[in-house]
Amino acid sequence: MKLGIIGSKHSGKTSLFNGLTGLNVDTSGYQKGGINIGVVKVPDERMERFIKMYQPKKITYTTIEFVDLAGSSDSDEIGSQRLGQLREVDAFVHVVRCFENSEAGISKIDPSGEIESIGLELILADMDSVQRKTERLEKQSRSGDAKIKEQIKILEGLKETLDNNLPLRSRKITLEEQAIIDELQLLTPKQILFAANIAEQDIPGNAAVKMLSDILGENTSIIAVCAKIEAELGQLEEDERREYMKELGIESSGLNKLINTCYSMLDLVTFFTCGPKEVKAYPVARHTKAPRAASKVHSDIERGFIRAEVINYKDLIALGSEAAVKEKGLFRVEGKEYEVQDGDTFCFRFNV
Ligand SMILES: Nc1nc2c(ncn2[C@@H]2O[C@H](COP(=O)(O)OP(=O)(O)O)[C@@H](O)[C@H]2O)c(=O)[nH]1
Ligand SMILES: [Mg+2]
Repeated sequence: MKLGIIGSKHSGKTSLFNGLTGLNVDTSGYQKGGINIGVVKVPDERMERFIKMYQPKKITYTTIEFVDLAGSSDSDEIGSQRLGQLREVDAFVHVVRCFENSEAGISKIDPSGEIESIGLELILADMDSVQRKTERLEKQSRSGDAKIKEQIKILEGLKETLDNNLPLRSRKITLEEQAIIDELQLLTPKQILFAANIAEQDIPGNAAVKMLSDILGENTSIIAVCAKIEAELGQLEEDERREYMKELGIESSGLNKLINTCYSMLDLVTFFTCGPKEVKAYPVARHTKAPRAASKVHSDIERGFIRAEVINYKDLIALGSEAAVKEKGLFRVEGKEYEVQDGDTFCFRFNV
């Protein structure tokens, strides 16, 4: 999974990036144009249990790639060209400054202003993409192709939403629209997790979460972090980190909070494949059917899918071994219509 960090200048994006990835990228903000990329493994207690049980040769965690646009531009805008570097992310993390940034000489906080201006930038970037595509098609449509006219109509529908100052994620998207959205890699259909960047003395940050949810509405995914502290924590060894967190009254690391919130925002569940060769975790959208899930293991398996043999994590842990699960009759054989449940461990049977 790939997450793009967005937000206003000096909101703490790079500090948060450092905290999440344990890297130590310069936040003085004078390097230009580049892009910071960091990959972290998704911690999962269930993986640790499986590893103990199977003693596998290979362990593969789910990973999240964080993308931060390096350096600051001179204007307060991200800029459409720079935004273009975030077209391939699965979702955004929008950092909102909720602390007075004395280092950057900005005292007033303006969360609703920041949210509005970044939101507007994303909308304008999408309008631009839709407009260009429409123009290209209009040139071709002089030949009178009905398919092209149909496409132009779909683009008009997208444009209407954007013209009303609404992101595309605010409404239902049809399959035809989705195809164009994918092709143009539009930005506003992507989900956004808001991270209120709070001052150290405001930890744990319930007031900031409340402030953002008053602005954004209750169905928004919001976490509070102190990016500066997260960045410091990211440089510490596990033991030291735990000690320091306790001292500061931080219950869960920014990374853990972010991952949990992100999984529920994107409605993801995790399934596993377990054995002595490899223990591996896979995130998939809830309601994903078994053959599609199998394709994540190997692309051939979807094509030749026969059945899935499933044991859920809870049963496996409660009973201690695959053999005990089978004895109790909790080992299931499922077909093509089976929807993956969180914590399922699969063995896929296939024939190609
Ligand atoms: N006091 C305080 N300062 C912060 C915090 N987060 C970032 N800063 C400072 O704000 C400045 C800009 O941070 P940076 O992460 O580069 O912001 P960016 O422009 O959004 O990438 C840096 O000097 C940081 O040290 C925070 O949580 N508290
Ligand atoms: Mg930065």
